[in-house]
Amino acid sequence: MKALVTGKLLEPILARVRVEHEIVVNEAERPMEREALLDQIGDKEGLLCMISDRIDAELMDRAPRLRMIANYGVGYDHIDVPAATSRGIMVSNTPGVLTDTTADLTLALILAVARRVVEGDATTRSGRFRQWTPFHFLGTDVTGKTLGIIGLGQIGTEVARRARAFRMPILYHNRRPVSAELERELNATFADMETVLSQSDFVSLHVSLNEQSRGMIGRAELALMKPTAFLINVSRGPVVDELALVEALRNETIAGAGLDVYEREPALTPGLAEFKNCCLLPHVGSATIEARTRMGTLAVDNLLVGLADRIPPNCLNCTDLGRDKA
Ligand code: 8YV
Repeated sequence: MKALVTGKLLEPILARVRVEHEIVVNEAERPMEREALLDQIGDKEGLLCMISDRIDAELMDRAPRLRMIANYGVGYDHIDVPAATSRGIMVSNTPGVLTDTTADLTLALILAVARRVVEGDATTRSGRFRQWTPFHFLGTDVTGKTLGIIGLGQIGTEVARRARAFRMPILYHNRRPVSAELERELNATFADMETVLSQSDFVSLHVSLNEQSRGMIGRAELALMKPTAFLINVSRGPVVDELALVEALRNETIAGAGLDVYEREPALTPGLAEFKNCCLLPHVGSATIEARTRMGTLAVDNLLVGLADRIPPNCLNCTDLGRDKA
């Protein structure tokens, strides 16, 4: 069969697909252009795609043979899953394999903004570190501070586990509380959004992007945060109203932000890049060689199983398609 792979994967991982199928791979170090994607998809049965691709009804209509979309990543807000379901196309993602990696980066952002790591590095490199003084680069403690987690799912839970080493009490908000046992293990207390926002020293977002979470952190929510608190976002950019964030940073109603994702990625809202109290990363939550290897392997597992017309291990819509998730 024919499959399109929209970004580079390690060759041994791709080789597993080549054994059985004919594949076209985007070897460029940049996402596929929309037109190229639409041109290429026409005769393909399988698609292995990434966050930088928009996989919508228009694309699926160009691909009458398409039966399997394997996403390289856990978040799949760039894929119109109902459109796939209505066309009988299976969709999968890669949960679990990037959980630790993304949780690690969350801690890196918390530490970076609290201790002004990036600013300090820039100062030293540029020759502006001239002497030690008692007030030079004062930051804020992380140990013992309250960590607010919005979305205590797999990644949020791993962030909370790491925060235990910093003796941070956790306040969290979820659609439903987690088990009492997990709350005890994490030293986590369920609270409403207002309480999490107003009482935390760090507010970290770990929700998936959907119609409920889009714009979830806007002007009103930012206004609830302490002026000494930091916002951390490694989930999806559109969860935060970036204009409202720039305004809060400008008015110093929050202490700073650690971001890995942006509302109009890769563009930044004007003004955002000016703030020294922000650490702005280029969507690298899962960017380690180990995590990307695991993601590629799992995405290919899903693709191959789907192309064999069996149920992929991480199928997102097999139940809706009337296929058992056995
Ligand atoms: C990936 C991510 O790098 O998995 C996700 O949802 O946001 C990232 O960690 C990206 O999705 C790769 O396609």
